[in-house]
Amino acid sequence: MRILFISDLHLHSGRSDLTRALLHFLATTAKDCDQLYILGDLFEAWIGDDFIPDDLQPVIDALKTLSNNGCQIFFQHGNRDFLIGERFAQLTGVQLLQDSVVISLASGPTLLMHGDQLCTDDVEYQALRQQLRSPEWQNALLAQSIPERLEMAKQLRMASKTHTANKSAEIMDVNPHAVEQAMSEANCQLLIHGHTHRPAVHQLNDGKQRIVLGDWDKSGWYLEASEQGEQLIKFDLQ
Ligand SMILES: [Mn+2]
Repeated sequence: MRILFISDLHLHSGRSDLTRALLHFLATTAKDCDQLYILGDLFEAWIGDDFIPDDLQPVIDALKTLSNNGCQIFFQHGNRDFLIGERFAQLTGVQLLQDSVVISLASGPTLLMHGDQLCTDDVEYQALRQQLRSPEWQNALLAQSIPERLEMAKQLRMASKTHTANKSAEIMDVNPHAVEQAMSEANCQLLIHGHTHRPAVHQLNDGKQRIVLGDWDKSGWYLEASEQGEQLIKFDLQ
C-alpha cells in the first residue's frame, strides 16, 4: 500500500501556479498510489458546491480521473473549505471524512485531523469555528445568493488576516495538551495533521509521533506512508 497525504494548498484564482502544481502532482506522484488523503484547506475559500470557479474545474476533473483509475481519495474539511459537501464528493469521487478519523497504517492506528481543532489556545478562533461549523449557520449561509456568499467569504478572509496578524505564533500553534488528549482518546501513537503550516515530524513522549503536513506556497509537501513507514517530502513547484 502506498498512501499519500496532502493539505493546505489554499488553491485560488490568484495562484494558478499552485493549481498547475497539484494537477502535475495528481498525474505523476499520486498516479499509482492506493489512497490519497486531503486533510483540509485544499481551497482558500469554498462558498458551496453550487459555485465552482472555472479555473478550479480542472482540479475537480483531475480528482475524478484519479479516483476513476482506482485511487481511493479521502477529504477532511479545513477551516477554509468546510462547506465542501456531497455534490463535490460526487463530482470528484472523493469520500468525505469526519473531522477526526482513525486509520490503519503500517506503523499502527493513526489519527487524522485538519489540526485547527487542536489550536485551543486561540479561544477566539475556537468560538468562531463553533459558529462556522454549526448546521444552522451553514444552512443560513447556503440559502444566500452566490454574490452574498462571495462577499461573506471575503470578509471572513480579511477578519482572519487581521486576527492572525495580532496573535503570537504560540497561540496559533497546536496546544500540546490538546494533542495528548486527542491521541490518547483515539488510542493512537501517530497523529497526522496540517493547518499550522509548520511541516515537521515531532517525537512525543512514549514513542508517539506527530507529523505536520506542509502548506503549498514556495514549495509543495506531501507525506508518503508505506510498509517502510512514513516520509515527509518537500518538492519544488514546477
Ligand atoms: Mn487551516
